[in-house]
Amino acid sequence: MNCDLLLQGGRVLVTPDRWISADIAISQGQIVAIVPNVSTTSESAIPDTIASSASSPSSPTVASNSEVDGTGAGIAAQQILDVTGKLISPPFVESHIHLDSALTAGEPRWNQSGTLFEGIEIWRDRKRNLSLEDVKQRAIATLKQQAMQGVLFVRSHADVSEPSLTALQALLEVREAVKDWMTLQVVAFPQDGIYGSPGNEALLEEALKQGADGVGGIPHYELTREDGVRSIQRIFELAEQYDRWIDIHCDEIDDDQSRFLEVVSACALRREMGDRVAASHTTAFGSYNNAYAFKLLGFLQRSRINFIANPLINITLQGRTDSYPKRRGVTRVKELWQAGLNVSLGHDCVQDPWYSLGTGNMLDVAMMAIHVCQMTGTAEIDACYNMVTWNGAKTLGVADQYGIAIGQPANLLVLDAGDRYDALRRRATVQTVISQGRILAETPPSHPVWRGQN
Ligand code: 17E
Ligand code: FE2
Repeated sequence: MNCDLLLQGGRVLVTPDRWISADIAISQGQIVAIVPNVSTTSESAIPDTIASSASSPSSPTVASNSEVDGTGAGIAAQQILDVTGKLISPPFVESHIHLDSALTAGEPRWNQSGTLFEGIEIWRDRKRNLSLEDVKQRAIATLKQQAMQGVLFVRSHADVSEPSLTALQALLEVREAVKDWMTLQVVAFPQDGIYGSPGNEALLEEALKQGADGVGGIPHYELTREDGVRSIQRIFELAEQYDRWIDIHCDEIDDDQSRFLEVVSACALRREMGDRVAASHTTAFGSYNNAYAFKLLGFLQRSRINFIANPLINITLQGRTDSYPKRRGVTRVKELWQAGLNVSLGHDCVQDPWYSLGTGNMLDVAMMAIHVCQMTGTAEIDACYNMVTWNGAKTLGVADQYGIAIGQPANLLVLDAGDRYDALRRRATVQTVISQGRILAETPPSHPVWRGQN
C-alpha cells in the first residue's frame, strides 16, 4: 500500500473509551489504514469496529498484520512521522465561542465588575464601531490560534442585534475563507434580546436568510419572563421554517427562578428535535433546588437536547452578587453526564468584554471543568476530555465526519502526552495538527533543562 503520510507508533484514541497502539496511513485527505501494533496494544484487542467502520468509497482496508512487520514497513509513504508513545486524538471541538467580540478586551473600557451585564453594556458600545475588516481580522486570528492548538471544529455566535448585521456578514465570510482547514458554524445570536428593541426580531430572521447555520436566543435577558418564553417559541418556529438547528444562551444567571431550560426542553420534545437543539450555559441549573432539578433531569432525558457548559467564563461571571458561601455558577455537568446526556464544553470568550483572559486552548476549558464540576475520578477526567472532542462533535451535528476510523477525513492531533489524563494535567502541547490530510500546524514540545544543583 502507498500513502501520503504515515504516523507510526502512536496511542490512538479510536473511540471515546478505547485506545490502541497503531500506525495510521493517510491518503488524499482520508484515513486509509489503521494497523494495530499487536505487541504494544493496550488493554484492548484489535477492535472489530476498526474493520467494520470502513466506509470509504475507495474501500480501503485495515492492513493485516502479515502485511507489516510492526514498523509499518508494509506501507510505503511519502512522509513518515514517528509518533511512538504519543497520544493520537481526534481534533478538539470548540462548541461555543463569540468570535465577533474576540480580542477586544478593554475596548472601549475594561469590565471592572466582571458581570455578564457590564459585559453586555461594554459590547453595546464596541459594536457601534464594527467593520467587516475589524471582525474578520480578529475572528481569523482567533481561529488560527485555536487551530494551532488542535481545534478544527468551531461553533461561533454572531450578535445580530445591531442593525447593520456586520458581525454576521463578517463571520459568514470567515466561514468560507477558512473552510479548507476549519469547519466553522455561525449562530444568529440576538445578544440584546429578540424583543428587547423593536427591530431585533426582524434582524434575527434576516440573519437566517443571509445564511446563518443556527438560531440563537437569550430568554433570561428578555424584558419579562413572558417575553422569554415567547422568544423560545419564536426560535423554534424560525428553526423549522428555515431548517436550522438551535443553540440558545439559556438561564445564564444565578437566579434559581430562571427556568427557561424546561421551556427549551419541552419545545424540543414536542417537535422531536432534541438532537438539533443545544442549551448553552444553563448556569441557573446549579442554583435550582434539588427537588426541581431532579424532576427536570428526567424531562431532559426525554427531550435529549445537548448541553454546552463554559466553565472558564461562568466561574468568573457568576456568583458576583453572592457574598459567602459563593456559588460556582456552572451547570450540573457531572449529573447531566451521569444521566447519559450529551455535554460539551466551550471557551466562550478569548479576551473580550466578558473574559479578558484565554488562549483558545480546549485543554484549559476541560481542566476548569474538572475543577469546578469536581470531576476528578478516572472516568470523569476522561469524560471531560471527551467533552471537548466527541461530545462536541455530537453537539455540532458533525459526528458522521468525526473520529479516527478508516474512510474518515484525516483530521487528527499528535499530543505530547501518553493519555488523556496526562494531556489534561500538563495542558500538553499539541505538537502536530493534521487537517484534511495535511499538516496544518506544528509546535515543538518544550523540554526545560534543569541547571541548578541536584
Ligand atoms: N454574551 C452572553 O450573553 N453571555 C456570554 N457568556 C457572552 C456573551 C460571552
Ligand atoms: Fe456565550
